[in-house]
Amino acid sequence: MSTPRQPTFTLAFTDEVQAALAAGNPVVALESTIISHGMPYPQNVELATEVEDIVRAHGATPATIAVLAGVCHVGLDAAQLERLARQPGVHKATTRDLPWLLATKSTGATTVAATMRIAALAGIAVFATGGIGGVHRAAATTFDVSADLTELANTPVAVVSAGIKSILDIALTLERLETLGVPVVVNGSDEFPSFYSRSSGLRAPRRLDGPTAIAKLMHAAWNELGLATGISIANPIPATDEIPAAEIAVYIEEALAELTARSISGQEVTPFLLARVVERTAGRSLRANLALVRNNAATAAQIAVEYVKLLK
Ligand code: PSU
Ligand code: MN
Repeated sequence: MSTPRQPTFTLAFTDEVQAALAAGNPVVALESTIISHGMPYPQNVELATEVEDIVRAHGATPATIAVLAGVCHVGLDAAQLERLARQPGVHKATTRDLPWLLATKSTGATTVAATMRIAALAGIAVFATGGIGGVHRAAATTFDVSADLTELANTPVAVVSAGIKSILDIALTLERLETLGVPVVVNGSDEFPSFYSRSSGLRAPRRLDGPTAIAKLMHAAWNELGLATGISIANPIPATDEIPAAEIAVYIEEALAELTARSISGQEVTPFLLARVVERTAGRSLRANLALVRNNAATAAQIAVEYVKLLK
């Protein structure tokens, strides 16, 4: 039997990230599945680069996370980002894939779950993404529930997303997060957002207004109560960029029907649905996606700045 113990493998940091962490300065983790499996080239690499600059412009250091040739990287340089964005056959890696990537020296783009785990090992408290995974609509028969929820239950990182895409069952995802004891807060709205849209028809489990209030909740969770869970921060897409939920719903239904017809399952489900919706909306959803990721990066950086102040 193997005994779990303190990790002994090496994380590869960029100089920028290493210096920020050593000084106790704010750092924001960024995922890489959104680059390799969530968006087409070249928008994916342009966005990844732009998002890093947005984090810097708001006073924090960006750390894009991926596994390259079996090494967990915390911060990527321009050439590494470019390769991840265009190289075919990059593995989509959730937490359970990390041991295989390390053992076989393979390259993987990390999902929210795997990015959270590596961020926690690196000592990063805040993470910005587009949308998190959740309970799939057919979960009653497929059991398809994203490992992002498992990780949120077990890993103390605050994940800033634009909520959950309605390719998933949003109500069941919120139920699951409640069961797992994960604090869920919506930034500045009484309604839980559904990625492309500010609305979902579901109430925000809790509402907080702005980065200072959110940083206080993180401090209360981890430093006062000693909780070990992640925190889900839903940041609604800006009103000027949103697509009404009813408009997107048609394309999502089509994509879900095709999924069943083609018997797509497992790790392929989410990338397939994401790609189909982009195709069907002729790029409009991609523009909304870019806008909300930029917005989340800015908010996450502001939260990281406020959180660091509470630790001093
Ligand atoms: N949802 C989105 N965009 C994404 C993803 C989810 O709106 O890019 C990606 C994230 O990396 C997330 C992963 O962690 O998909 C979830 O995949 P799965 O459902 O297979 O757990
Ligand atoms: Mn799944």
